[in-house]
Amino acid sequence: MTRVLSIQSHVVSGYVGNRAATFPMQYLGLDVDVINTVQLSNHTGYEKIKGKVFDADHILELYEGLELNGLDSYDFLLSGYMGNAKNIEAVREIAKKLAAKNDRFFFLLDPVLGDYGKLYVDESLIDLYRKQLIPLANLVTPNQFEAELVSGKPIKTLEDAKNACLSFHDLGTPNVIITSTVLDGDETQLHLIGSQFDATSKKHSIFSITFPMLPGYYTGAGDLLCALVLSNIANSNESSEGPVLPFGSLKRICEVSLASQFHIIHATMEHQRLSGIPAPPGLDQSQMTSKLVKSFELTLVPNRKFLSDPTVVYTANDI
Ligand code: PXL
Repeated sequence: MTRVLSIQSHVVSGYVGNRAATFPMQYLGLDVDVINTVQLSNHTGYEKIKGKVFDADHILELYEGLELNGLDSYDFLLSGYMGNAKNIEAVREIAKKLAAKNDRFFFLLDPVLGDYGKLYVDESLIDLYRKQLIPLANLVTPNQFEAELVSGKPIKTLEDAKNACLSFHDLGTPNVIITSTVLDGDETQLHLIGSQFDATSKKHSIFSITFPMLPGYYTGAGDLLCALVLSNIANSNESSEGPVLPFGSLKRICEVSLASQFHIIHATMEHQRLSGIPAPPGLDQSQMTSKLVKSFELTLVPNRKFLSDPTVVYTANDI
């Protein structure tokens, strides 16, 4: 059975971080162990938040406990919201140790920095991701804003998106997914851009998947997509002896993962509509009451059937 260590945030109510990732990975058959970087009552989009942010020593202490009992063998590491520099250093240490124990180890790094032009963390973390984590990662999954921050350039056109992917490869990662980006100012649709670079043969495969923009603020949708991508990579590889994510295989992984994510967001919207809370486009933050924020929580459990073998509607094109 594939073993995953997922290091992300935990919320008591709602579905972001580990709460958006653990159930989908388990549903798709993976054995998931969890370290929480924070334990909060709810995600930070709500008016009020209670709880604790854990420090790096706590994360390393838990990992030490795993080591002392010989429980530290994993096929995948999934890392999400870190929040501070020390946590990045802790994840780097853990990733290096895990890679040294397993030559097929795979590190999926979600470089959580912010979204919609707003940083969630201190600016100094951008360079730490560049220098400390991206070079160790097998796959990095920035959103548009994060890809712009790491590459240092705005993404406005397909060419800009391609160049942003190249700058991630230059930092040392063979696989990149820009999970969603607006192109040419057209906000009716979004594009996922996937890119694979084989440093030995210098082969490069890059593709896009275009899909409609669904109105609303589905916090945790990115965390869900990462969990789906990881699960689909794991499940497409069970008996192969080659690389964990062979060159050329990212396209299908992205089509299937995006399809599951899209169906879940769509079903969440439908649930809002049936409860009399339709998703109003272009809301400003002051209109986001707790009831409205809650209505955007992903309806993962009732719609779990979409996690596995979804109907693929939006397909990849080489670019
Ligand atoms: O989905 C990103 C995320 C993760 N963890 C926490 C959050 C958010 C986004 O708001 O608040 C605690």
